[in-house]
Parts: sequence; C-alpha cells; structure tokens
Amino acid sequence: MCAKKKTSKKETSKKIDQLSNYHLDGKDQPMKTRQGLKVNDTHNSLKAGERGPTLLEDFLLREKIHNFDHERIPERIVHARGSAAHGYFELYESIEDLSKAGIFTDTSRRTPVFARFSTVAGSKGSTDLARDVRGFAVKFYTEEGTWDLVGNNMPVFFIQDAMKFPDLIHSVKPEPNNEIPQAASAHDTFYDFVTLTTETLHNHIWVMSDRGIPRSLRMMEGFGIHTFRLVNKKGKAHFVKFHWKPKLGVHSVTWEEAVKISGADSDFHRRDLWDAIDQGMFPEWELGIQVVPEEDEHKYDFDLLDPTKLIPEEMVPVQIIGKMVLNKNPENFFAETEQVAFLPGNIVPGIDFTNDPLLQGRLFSYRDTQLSRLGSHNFHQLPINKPLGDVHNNQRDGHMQMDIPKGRTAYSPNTLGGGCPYLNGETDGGFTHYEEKIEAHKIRNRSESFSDHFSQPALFYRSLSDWEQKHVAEAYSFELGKCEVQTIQERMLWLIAQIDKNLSDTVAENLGLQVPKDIDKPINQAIGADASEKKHQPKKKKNYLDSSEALSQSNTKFDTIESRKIAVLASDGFSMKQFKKMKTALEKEKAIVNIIAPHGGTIKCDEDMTHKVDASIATTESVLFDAVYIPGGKKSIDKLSENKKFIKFLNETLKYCKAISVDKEGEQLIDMSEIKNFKNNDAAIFVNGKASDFISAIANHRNWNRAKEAQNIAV
Ligand code: HDD
Repeated sequence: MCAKKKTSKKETSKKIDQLSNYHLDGKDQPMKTRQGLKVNDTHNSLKAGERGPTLLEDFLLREKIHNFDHERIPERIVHARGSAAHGYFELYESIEDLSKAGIFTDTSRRTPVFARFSTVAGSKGSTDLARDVRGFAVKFYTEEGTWDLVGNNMPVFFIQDAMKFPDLIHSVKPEPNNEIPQAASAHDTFYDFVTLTTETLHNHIWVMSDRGIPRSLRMMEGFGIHTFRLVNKKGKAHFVKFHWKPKLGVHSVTWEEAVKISGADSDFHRRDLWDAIDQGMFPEWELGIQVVPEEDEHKYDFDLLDPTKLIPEEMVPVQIIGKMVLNKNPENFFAETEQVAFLPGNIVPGIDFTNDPLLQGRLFSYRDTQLSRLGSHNFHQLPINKPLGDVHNNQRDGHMQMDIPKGRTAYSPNTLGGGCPYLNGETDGGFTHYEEKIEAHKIRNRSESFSDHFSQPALFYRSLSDWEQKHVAEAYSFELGKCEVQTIQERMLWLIAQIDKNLSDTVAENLGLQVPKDIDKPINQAIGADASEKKHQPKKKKNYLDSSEALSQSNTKFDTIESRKIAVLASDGFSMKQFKKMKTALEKEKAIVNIIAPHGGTIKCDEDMTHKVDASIATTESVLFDAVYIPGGKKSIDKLSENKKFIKFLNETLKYCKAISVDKEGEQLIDMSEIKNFKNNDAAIFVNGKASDFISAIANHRNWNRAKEAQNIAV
C-alpha cells in the first residue's frame, strides 16, 4: 500500500490541481466541432442556393443548435439561486479526544473546500436580497473522502421531520395557480402553513429578523443545525453542533434598502463575494463546535434531536477549532457552482449522524434530487464533485460514465481480480457506523419532547436589541400585510402573541386588526383529528434563559471596515489633498473607495490631475454603499449641488443610518439635504472630522440611534 502523503501548506490545493486537469482554454486555438473537426464558418447555414432552403445535411448547424437546445438543466428545487467559491480549511488544534477525523486531528493539513451560499425560495434568476434563509453549504475534500456540511445562516430549521419538507416548500414557493410571488414568503399559502405548523415559528422569527437580509454573504454566520456526532479513535461519541463565525462580523441591511438594492443590483451578494475574492480580500469564517457528552442528552429543556432548537451558547459555549478561507472564484459558473452536488450523507470516519428525523430524511433526498438535476447517477464523476484521489469499487456503467474501469471483475468477493478492490477495516480507515443501541416500537409519531414551539422564539426575541425588535415588528407587518385572507392574518397574530404580547400588539396595529383572544381550537381542527402534532402542541412557553448574547447582531464584531464600500462624491476641482488623506486612511483599513461623479469617464482634482470615475450618479444608488465621504473643493461642491440625485443619495445614506464625513466646504452640500438637522448631534456624521472617527463609525455598521428621527425622511 502507498505511504500516506500529507497535503503540504505550500501546495495551492489538491482540488484546484485536480480541477485544472479539466480546464479548457480556447486562447490561440482553432474552433472545432465536438468530434474535433476544424470549423470554417459558424455564421451561415448550408443552403440550396444563397436564397434557398437549409439542408438537413448541415451537421454544423445541427450540432450547434442541438447543443444550445440542451444547455439548461433543471434548477435546484430549493436553493436555486447561489454563488460559490473555492478555499481551504485549517485546524488550529487537534481535537482527537473528540474525533478521529483527519480534518480534526491533523493541523498540518490545508483541506480544500468549495462553499456555496444561496437563497432558498427564489428561482435561479431571482434577487439576492429576498427576505429568506441563506444556504451555507461547504464541501470539504478531505484525504479520507468528501465531507459535506450542508447548513444555513440560521441555527434552526423550519420543521422537525423531513416528511413535512415538501409541504413547507410548496407553501413558500410561488402559488401554483399564478406563479406569484417570486422569491417572497409574504403570501397566504406560506402563512396558512406556518400558522398550522407552529414548529416553524422559531426559524420564522429568525427570517423576520435582520438575519433574513444580510449585508453580504461574507457577513453571515453558518450553522450545521442538526446535532451530529463526533467519534474518537476509541469509539466514544459526543454530540456536536457546528458553527461558522465570520471574521467581518454579522451585519444586515434594512428591508427598505433590500427592496431598493433588488432594483439597483439584484446580483449584489454575488458581485460582493466575487469582487472581494477577486481583490484579494478573502472571506474567512472560524469553525466552532458545541460539544455535549452523550450522557447529557436529556439534560436540557429541549431535545437535542429537534432541529428547531438551538443550544444557547450560555449553556454550552462554542469552542473555536479552525478557520475556512475562500480565496478563489470558480472558473466557470455552470461547471462548478451549478453542477456541485452537496449530500448531507457525505461523511468521513470520526463524524456521524444522529436520529434527528429531519437529518434522516435529508440523507435520502439530496442523492435522489441530483438524478433529475444532473441527469445521471454518475454525478460524482463531475470534476467539482470528484473526491480527491481515485475511486475504485464495483459500481459500473449508466449514463455519462466517464471512467474506464479496467479488468474482468466487477463483483465482490472475487479471486479473478485478486480480491480487489479490497475492503478496509476500521484501522485501515474504513468507515464504521457508530454503534447506537436502539430498542423501540416501529411508530409513525412525533416525540413529545419536540412539542415546545414558543420558548425559543421568545428567547430569540427577548435577546434582540430595540432596533432589532423594531425590524422584526416591521417585517411581520409587511409580510402579513401582503396576505389577503384575514383569518390567516389573525391566526398569525395570535401565534405572535404567544411569543410576545407587545410584538403582536404592534403588528396588529399596523395591520388594522385585533389580536384574537383564542385561536387554539381552529388551529387544532385544521391540523386534523389524527395528526400526531395535535397531541402536543402548541405548548405554553418556558423561560429557561432570559436572553442569549450570541443571538443579537448588536453583540457582533465591530472591529473592521475591510471591504466596506465608501462612496466619494466629487466633481471637477475637488480637493486632492483632503481626498488623498482620507483615501489613504480608508484603504489602509482595506475599505474600497469609489468616486461617484455627475458623469462617467474622468474628473480633475484641484491639482489638475485626472481621476477615473467609478460610477456616474445616474448609474448608481446610495444603497450599494456603506458610507459617504465628500472631499472639499468649492468648484466640485458647486457642481454636485446642481444635481438633485446627490441630495437624494445623501438623504438615503442618512436615513439608513450610515456614516457620513464631509470636509468643511462639503457642508454647503449636506446643508441642502436633511443632514443639516442631524449634523450637530450625531455620532456618525463628521464635518471636518478625523478619518479615524469616520472609520470607527463605519466599523460600527450603522448608527441606529438616528433611526427613530430619520425614519420619516422621504426618499
Ligand atoms: Fe436542503 C438543497 C440546507 C433540509 C432537500 N439544502 C439545500 C442546500 C442547502 C440546504 C444549503 C443547497 C446546497 C447547494 O448549494 O447546492 N436543507 C438545508 C438545511 C436543512 C435542509 C440546513 C435542515 C437543517 N433539505 C432539507 C430537507 C430536505 C431537503 C428536510 C428534504 C427532505 N435541500 C433539499 C434538496 C436540495 C436541497 C431538494 C435541492 C438541491 C439539492 O438538494 O442538491 O434535496
């Protein structure tokens, strides 16, 4: 047997090397047909005479059109809209006492990864800024095989049992009669389902919070959601939950911004991820684990197997064990991002499943769906899905077989093939399932330990800051405001009241409705007399923890402005000295500085130097930026003052609570906007201020103290 070869940190990545064998570069190459024939004309079909009919003989035309006719494959039934990148995972310290997985014991490895982020409900071409859960799927190409951690940006899921997944998705997708609305949960069928399936309420309140509209895919947390198992060399298992913590903190936009961004740049998240990697600002997440000894399985007020529950970090702290860095964009969207197939069933020795009924169902669904999406059970042979190293087994043939297996034998056991490929025992790295003792009745039911549907949504809501709670109330009001059936709105109001009375009162007022006194019976009737859920739900909430810090974005990191986009509003004659000073300070902190001018092309500063304009004001919007800076220069300011869109730009920046810095002469411009009413009393507005203060204000993401007063600015 070959000696084990370690992946050295100096190698780019074994996966990138493997993929590069498949790269095709047409540079300096002749055009050929699919059978390798050089092509002389790809513009005209073969005709009987210049003005005559096209001939069936035209194999060049047929091949070109035939390929075109088949370019599309079915989009993913969920998570159709996504963006992905390559990178690596590094372990800080071995956790061999918990797991025998090479990825968790060998700190010298750089394990190649491919991560795909997605929205759930929308089609492939829908906006990035939909209010939705975000998929956070990571494929680790480990030396022992591929491990897929297919998670989301929220730590809990909508439902508890895979059996309900088709119902959930059918309710949230566009309604089947008119295919409306696209990429939106704000419609009757979704709330009909949610109100009759109260286990959804926890994930739902996360979606109603700012987590549902991230500022960037790079500024989201990721969660494996299910409780998994880590298994060590001795066969001892621990329960584990996986967390991804972003280096840039967790930040979001407001709903109004999301709506505007969808119009201004519906690829906002995709572009942001691509540009950051392209510019060498590689997104990073630390991997954390929450570990629960098997003997503590029943210690908590919730069931560890229930995927609608999180373990508060106050109860089980997150232990950081490594980091993921995304450092390379795909070469080809279709071949990599579209064809990548994640399977929660892809695990490696040292990691194992639990009996979470949602996870168990997923183990079937993902392999199955690839057949209709990718068309062949050989999808694992696609370059992006191939594990590192060759694969030998007795599985054969079928559509699109790309390997050429040699030899007479395709069965086991055999002597004619020398007994190969041979089986591996545990000590040789063969996967062995964790031996779990199960004594049970075969039963179609839900455990009563899954039936508390209100305690954790209430804990989440209590843990939010005032501004976050306000956003949640606005989100519920918007979503229910879009529903047309009043009984559905009322059922939801009643359920929100079980989470928090003030919240439901605010939403009811916005809807012009009353919170009903009792809706318990109609809900149970609608669920059906025999449904297992009816026996247990909905239960009154418990309060086992007042609040949990990690649940609020107001407790995230505010220590960096890396890759934040700063709009510099300038025209001919702007002050080079002031601009240069600010630009140098911002770029030192790795922010991206863009000049926005009254026109495209170039502008000249007061030192007569030419500067490239990044966008004309006519082609961009303030919602695409994190902060605004206006350099001095009387001529420049006069010119900007002539164009009302700059004033709108400033008012919007103000309204969405972002940092604003102007040099002294720029005051003339901000005094034409609403900023004049805020500038003397706002921690994120600077007139002739210090660059360092502006930088801290950008790092704080937003000045929410301004929100109440600024909310009525008309833009
Ligand atoms: Fe799923 C895709 C995440 C439950 C069935 N799911 C998919 C993707 C993510 C998740 C991130 C996109 C992967 C990619 O980028 O290609 N799904 C989750 C999480 C769940 C979950 C975190 C619960 C904790 N999913 C779930 C259930 C089922 C599915 C219970 C079915 C019973 N999911 C699918 C699917 C998809 C999918 C239909 C669509 C495309 C694909 O699998 O490859 O099979």
